[in-house]
Amino acid sequence: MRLKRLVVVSNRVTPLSGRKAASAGGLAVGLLSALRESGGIWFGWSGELHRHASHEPKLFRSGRITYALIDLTEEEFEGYYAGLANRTLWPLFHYRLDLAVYDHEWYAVYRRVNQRFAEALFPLLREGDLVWVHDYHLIPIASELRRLGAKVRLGFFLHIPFPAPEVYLTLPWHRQLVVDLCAYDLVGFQTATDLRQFRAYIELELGGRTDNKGRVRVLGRRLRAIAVPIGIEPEDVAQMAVSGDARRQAQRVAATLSGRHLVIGVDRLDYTKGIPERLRAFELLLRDYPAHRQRVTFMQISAPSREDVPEYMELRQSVELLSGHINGVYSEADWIPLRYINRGFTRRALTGFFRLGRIGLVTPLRDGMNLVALEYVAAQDAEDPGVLLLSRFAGCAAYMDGALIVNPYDIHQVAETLHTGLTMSLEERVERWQRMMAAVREHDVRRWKQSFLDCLEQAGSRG
Ligand code: ADQ
Repeated sequence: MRLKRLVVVSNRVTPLSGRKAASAGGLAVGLLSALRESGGIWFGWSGELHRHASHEPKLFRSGRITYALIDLTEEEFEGYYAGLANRTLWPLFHYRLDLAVYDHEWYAVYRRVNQRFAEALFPLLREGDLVWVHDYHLIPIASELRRLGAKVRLGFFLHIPFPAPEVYLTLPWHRQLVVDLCAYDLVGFQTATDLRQFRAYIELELGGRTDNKGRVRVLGRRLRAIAVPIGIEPEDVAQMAVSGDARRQAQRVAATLSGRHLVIGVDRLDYTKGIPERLRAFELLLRDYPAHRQRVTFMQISAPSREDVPEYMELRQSVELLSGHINGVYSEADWIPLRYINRGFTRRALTGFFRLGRIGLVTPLRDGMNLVALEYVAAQDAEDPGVLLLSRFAGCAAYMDGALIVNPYDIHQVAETLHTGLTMSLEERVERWQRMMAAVREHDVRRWKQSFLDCLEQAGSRG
């Protein structure tokens, strides 16, 4: 059977070449391989600002893929991206009502940008295309495309959690955005919990009907809603972790540890990742389990993220303050307990650090899936693997039963579990790691991509 042409739509488009392309993660690699197989278009924001709003995307071709890129104006960037996406939907969908800002002007700009994107995309579409839209920046694209007369199959995947109705209902535009989601033929979520919250909203607020096969009937529409967890390419990560580059990077760190255990944390510097709580849990470990003093080093790598958003500036300050405090209190002349590094590393270097880490400390307060946890597992040495300490609020906790699962808000529990992990026998580490690795393989990025696209092909045709 001839493969249908795929059209991927996302806020940011993976660059064609250069340093950033080389460090592209599993998601970008997975989507690129799907586009290469079927041929297609990758449509989205160019990452650049321009004085005038254009309806004509810039087109680049590379092999079987056409990249179609749109610039934003300064005003659009502020309202659509820095505003509604980053300061409204992101905190709200991560249960941070205290940080969510509801600004009607931002919302108007968000809708205008989605409308303009749809108008620029529509002429590029052909009958029979499969259109796959990614994430909360672009929820209204399907409604806008339908308004223009698009008859192609439209699918949407939400990379972040979908909140419980009681939280979601605080959004002034809650109804409109779910109506927008219902304009797709298929809506995909990371976990069964996210799917359940969405179904609850449909039934309780819109009087719609849903069933366990993923069928949704609401407002005269029929669509499918499924849970399909994103994954990584575990074999690629495993290979990367033993590459010369990864080994060199890891050796440089190992040489400074003097045989101490390494606890490793890697995240974007984001308030959803639970970094201050994690640091306080580490401090409790040092306070309450003095045997670990001098015997463990915690390396927290936090890549700068959304630096012009005030909540992120505040987070940075509080993490800096806390790490200074912990090192001030517990350091010895020949030992610094915490290495806090505020920059990104290449994927290769990270896999080397993961492999070196006796504990992978992944404690988000709320996270769609969390690829770092999966990468940590895939990078381990099968003969002498480390222990994953994982928040129950990361999407992947649903199937990672080999991890030590914790409540990241309970820093006493996290400290105690750190002690458990640091003293775990080799036998138990191996047994737990084997279970986790099997689960990471089973939920890899290929399966995610294939399950979603198979389902989209089968979802009600409008052609
Ligand atoms: P993120 O919130 O960015 O993703 P995550 O899933 O962990 O979180 O992915 C981050 C990626 O960036 C990983 O591949 C990681 O290796 C890399 N990375 C993180 N910190 C880094 C650093 N300091 N230096 C270099 N690279 C770093 C969103 C959702 C997640 C969901 C993904 C995919 O918030 O819940 O899992 O999308 O759907």
